[in-house]
Formats: sequence, structure tokens, C-alpha cells
Amino acid sequence: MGLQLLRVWLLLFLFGLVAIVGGGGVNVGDFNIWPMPKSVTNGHRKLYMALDFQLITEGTNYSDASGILKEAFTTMVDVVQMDYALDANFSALHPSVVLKGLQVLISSPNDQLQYGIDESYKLLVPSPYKPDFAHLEAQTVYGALHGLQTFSQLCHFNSATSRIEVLMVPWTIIDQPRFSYRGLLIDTSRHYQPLPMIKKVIDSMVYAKLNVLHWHIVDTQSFPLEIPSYPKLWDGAYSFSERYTFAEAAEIVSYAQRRGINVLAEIDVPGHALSWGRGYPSLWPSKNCQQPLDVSSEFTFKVIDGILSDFSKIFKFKFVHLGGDEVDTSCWMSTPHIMNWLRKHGMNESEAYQYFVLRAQKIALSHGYEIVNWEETFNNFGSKLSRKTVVHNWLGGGVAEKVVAAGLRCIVSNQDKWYLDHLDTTWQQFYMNEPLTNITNTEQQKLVIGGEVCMWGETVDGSDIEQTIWPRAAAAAERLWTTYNKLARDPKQVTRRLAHFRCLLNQRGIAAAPLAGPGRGAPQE
Ligand code: CP6
Repeated sequence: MGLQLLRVWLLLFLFGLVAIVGGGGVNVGDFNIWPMPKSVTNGHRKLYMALDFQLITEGTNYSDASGILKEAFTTMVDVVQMDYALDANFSALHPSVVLKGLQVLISSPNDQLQYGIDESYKLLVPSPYKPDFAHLEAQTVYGALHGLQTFSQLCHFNSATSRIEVLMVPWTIIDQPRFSYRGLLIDTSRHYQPLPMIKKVIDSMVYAKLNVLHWHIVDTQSFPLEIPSYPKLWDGAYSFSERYTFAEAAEIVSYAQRRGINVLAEIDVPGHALSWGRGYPSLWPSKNCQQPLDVSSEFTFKVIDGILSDFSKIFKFKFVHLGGDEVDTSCWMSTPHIMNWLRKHGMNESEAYQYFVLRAQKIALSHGYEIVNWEETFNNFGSKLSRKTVVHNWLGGGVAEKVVAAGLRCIVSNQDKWYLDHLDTTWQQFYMNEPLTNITNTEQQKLVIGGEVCMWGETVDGSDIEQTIWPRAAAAAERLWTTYNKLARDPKQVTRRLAHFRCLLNQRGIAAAPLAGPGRGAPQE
């Protein structure tokens, strides 16, 4: 009896010590989750993550036949435990401070990834004495994946003890994204990006809860993708080794999908397509005037149809991006056979631009896609666009409010705020870009489906793309994920949490730059 009592007191004393060491001097709310969840409550105790941390899925409607959950769980545990956490002396820990695993409950049996699916989750991590399992509940497996990421950010590797600590327990986290489209553009035309680098970019997006990889595959400079219907198109690649086979593109889509990320494929027509003509020169207005694509030729639209037909076999996102920006029609106006065609059809150059974009839209619709187009299409002939168009802003602010007033959907990428190739745009400017600026009507607000940061490829390749994307993309990611709450907007909190997230990316092998890195604005106070 006496011994038991002594044990209880000893335990209480030890837990008190743990609480002081684990949480001493830390205010409630001083945690480092990025992006900030919608609602968080936490304590100040500490648990240890079992080395054989287990996934429990009993009683769940979701079978995980695809293995998506299991794979994400294993990857998450590996990322958190790192290889060197292996010699921790776990037997010395009292079972009441060891978290044995995570029980996951998913309501929907369906794991088809698509735009607008439910990404919400609820995460409960218990306190010492009742710690066996943490609990994660989600409607879909993709919500559960977000919950796994959040869980990973509650864990901390203590190098002195070689143990993984779960800090500031107990946790109750209820979370869901503010916007359903949270994108990052990569551009594989200006510089080729090797397949492993694209996968690494996808991995890093997962950490920040971004969910759309906008793949600007081809542009004027190169055509790196195999198109089975028109096998000479990738003659426009920089070299044989700087190409993606059709199977590799499918592999990227599947790699992204298994991580909750949709791939938005783009062909930017008619203006940014010069490289198409290397394999098929008749797509050019003439040998010495090579873009935009020849609007007068049926072959042009046959090729677009072939590309989109091939796309529909692998790019399963409900949207395809058809570009439509920066169309300089002077080649059309200086090419005799195109001039004749325009005259015959009673079109001027801007009508021909409209004709081109609308015809490409019809082809995309015939393959089951809804469409994204750059904002010039809206600015020039918005009322003619298919109602299934999402207008992609990039030319400064102000267009989103007009797009939604016209009843169309909008993605925000304002080049003054969210262009990663603008090295002098600071992370604070990324953070402060508010997609709903000047949009107060709630029905219109819903038409802003989200936003996207753009990593144009003129000045980046595999050597520097990661540190150019991160940490600034993370600032936008929180703007897109987190519904306004006090903690997510307090400047000191935000700076501390983002600095921590940046270090976390480094630990996980992502070369995220310092918050005040070179060319990224003045040092922060
Ligand atoms: N390529 C394509 C680009 C850009 C656009 N489209 C671009 C324009 C201006 C800046 C950055 C990028 N490089 N196809 C515009 C959407 Cl500052």
C-alpha cells in the first residue's frame, strides 16, 4: 500500500517535471502549425511517440484498397522519426506517456480525387494517463491526409534523448480549407524540370496543404511532353533527355493524386506555342513569323483536339488550362494566307483571337473538361466565354471582382503579389494578398475558388526552384487555407511560425530559403 502511494507521488512529480520542461514559459497558442488550422485548443503536457507508431482503421467505411492512407501514414512516420531516432530507450518510459498510434475514421468509401471534395478533418491527441491512441476523423481520405500533416507538425525530434516528443498535449484541432483551389504553377518549357524534382515539389506542396499543381507544360521555348496523337510535337523539346514520356506524365498525375493534389495541365494557345511548330511547321503562320498558331488552318484545331484527347486519358482533373494570354496578332496580320482567310470570314484580328479561344474551349468541353483561361480572354470578350470557364487573374488586382460580378469563377494570381519569379516580392506581400479584396457579396465570394502562386521558369531550374518557391509559397498557402483567425494574423506569431515551417522543410530535405534570403527583401526585424 505504502509503496503504491509512493509510486503515485513519484509519477505525479515526474509528470510535473515533464510539464515544466515540455511547456515551461510557453504560452497557450505558442505552437508552430503551418498553415494555421481553423480551430485549435491545446494543453502544455508532453507525450512520446512509440517507435512502432501504429495506424488503426477498424470500424472505418474506407477500405484503403489503393493504399493511399497506409502509404501517407508510413511516409509521415518516417518523416517525423527520421532515421536516427532508432536507439531511443523506450522501455524506460512509463506506458502512460507513450502514444501508441493513430486511430483514423473516414466516412466516405470513395477515394476519387476531384475538385471541391471534402478536405476537412478533426484531430484529437490525448494527454498523459490516457494516451493510447490519437484520433483522426475525416469525411474523405484526403481530409485524413491533411490531418496526418498537422499531426506531424505536433511532433518534435529531441536529439538529446533520441525520442519523438508530441508537444503541448492534449490537442483538439478542427480544420477545413478556406478555398478549395490552392495552386502552384510550375513551368517546364523555359527550363526542363527532371521528374524527381517535380515529385519533390509535390511532396513539398503536401506539407503546406496546397492541392493543385498547375503544370504549364509547354510554351514558346520548348515542348517537352510526348503526345501520342501527334508524335512529332515533342521534337520541340530542348533535347532527347529533356522530355517527359506520356507514361511519365501519367506517373506524375498518379503521384500527385495519391497525395491529394490535382494536376491542372496547360496548353497556352494561341500565343505561347511557337515550339509546337518545330515538329509541325504548318502550325506557324510562316517560317519567319512563328506565333500565334495559325488561326486559319483546320490542322491547328485538329492538333489541339488530339492533344486534349490524349490529355483526357491521363489528366483526370475536371479542369484543363487553355492559356490565352499575351496574344500578339501581328504575325496574323502580316501573313497573306491568314489575311485572306480573315477577309473571307469578315474578321478583324481581335475577332480572330476570340474565335480561336472559343473554338479551343469547345474542343476542351467535348473532351469533358471545364476550362481555365488567363484573364485577357475575359478582359477582351468575357461575355462570350463558356459559362464553364474559370478566369485566371494575373494582371494586377481588380479583375476578380468583375469576373464574379459577371457570374464566372475566378482564380487569383496577381503578378504584383503571387509571382514567385519576382524575387523582390517579400513573403509578407505574399501573405497579405487577400483574394476577396472588394468582394463583399457572399454569393460572389463563392465564385473565387482560390488562388495560385506562379513559379515561371525563365530563371529557375532544378538548381534553385525549391528555394525560390519556399518559403514564400507557404505564406500564400496559409492565406488560402486558413479562415481568418487571430493567431493566423498576428505578425509576431506568423513570423515565428513561418520561420519554424521553413526549418521544418529544410529538415525534410526541401531547400527552403531563409525568411530574409538574398533578393527577397530587407531582413526582417
Ligand atoms: N509565360 C506565359 C509567362 C507569363 C505569362 N504567360 C508571364 C508574364 C509576365 C510575368 C511573368 C510571367 N512567362 N505563358 C503570363 C500569364 Cl511578370
